[in-house]
Amino acid sequence: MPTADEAVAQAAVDTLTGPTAPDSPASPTAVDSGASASASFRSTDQYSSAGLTADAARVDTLARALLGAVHSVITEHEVTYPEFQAAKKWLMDVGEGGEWPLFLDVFVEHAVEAVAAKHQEGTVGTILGPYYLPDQVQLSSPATLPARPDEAGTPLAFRGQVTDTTGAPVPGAVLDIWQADEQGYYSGFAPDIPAGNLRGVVTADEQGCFEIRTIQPAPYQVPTDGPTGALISAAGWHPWRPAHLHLLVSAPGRRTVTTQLYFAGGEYLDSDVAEAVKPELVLDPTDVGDGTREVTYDFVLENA
Ligand code: MBD
Ligand code: FE
Repeated sequence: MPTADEAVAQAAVDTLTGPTAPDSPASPTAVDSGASASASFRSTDQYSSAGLTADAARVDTLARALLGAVHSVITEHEVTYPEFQAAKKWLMDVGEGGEWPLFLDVFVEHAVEAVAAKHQEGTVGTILGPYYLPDQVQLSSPATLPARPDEAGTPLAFRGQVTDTTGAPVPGAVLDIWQADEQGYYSGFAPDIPAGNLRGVVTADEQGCFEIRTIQPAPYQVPTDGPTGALISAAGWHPWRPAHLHLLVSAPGRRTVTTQLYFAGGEYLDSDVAEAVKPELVLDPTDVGDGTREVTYDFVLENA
């Protein structure tokens, strides 16, 4: 017979690691999109950690502070052995399921981005997230993102200009853009979407002006069937991000802006599970009659 404590521990483990809850929606999430993000992270490492040296003093400071924070939580909340063991199992599941990039980008990246943003000028940005893929199709403005012949979604014409901090045009700026489809799925991470769908690398004109035609994405749901989703559900949180476009805006000699643009009036703008919404990043497209929506958004790049 398990003791009461052991029964509680097992229940906690089951809650965090058990099978998909019967009431979780069948869509719009991909079974293995979190795991695919692990493979992608290993091959791209957008903010490259390659040049990072292991300065012992810095490692000591950060490791001590992190462990200290963990110890404080345990002490303050009187964490029990069964809870400790359930947490251990969950941490193992996140690794085995390949969900660390997903989990960290959803729950931690916003804090790192806020630190970086303190020292930045130019257009405000936000987190990168786990679904960037390099080397997508190269297009010239005006450009239409690759889409399926029957791609669902409200057509969106996204225009703007890239300037420097003096307001001068940045000729030949590049906008690397990626987004979910109208079901909230990303190509390269959800099955059954052609490679490169709704992804493109668009070169602006000699005045830094660009026009990109695409569709409005749907909100994104963190996969509910993995350990990240299990934690979200066990804690009674919701797994949603508001609909967004991702962009990396770059030009030679300038600092690349990593950003996401959201849509006024959309769901989850005020409760993004990834806490990556900023007021400066909300678009308010206008209907132009034929079902298309249009919006203008300019970018300012500081010198690198
Ligand atoms: C996303 O699409 C995303 O943009 C972030 C930040 C985290 C998970 C999925
Ligand atoms: Fe995203």
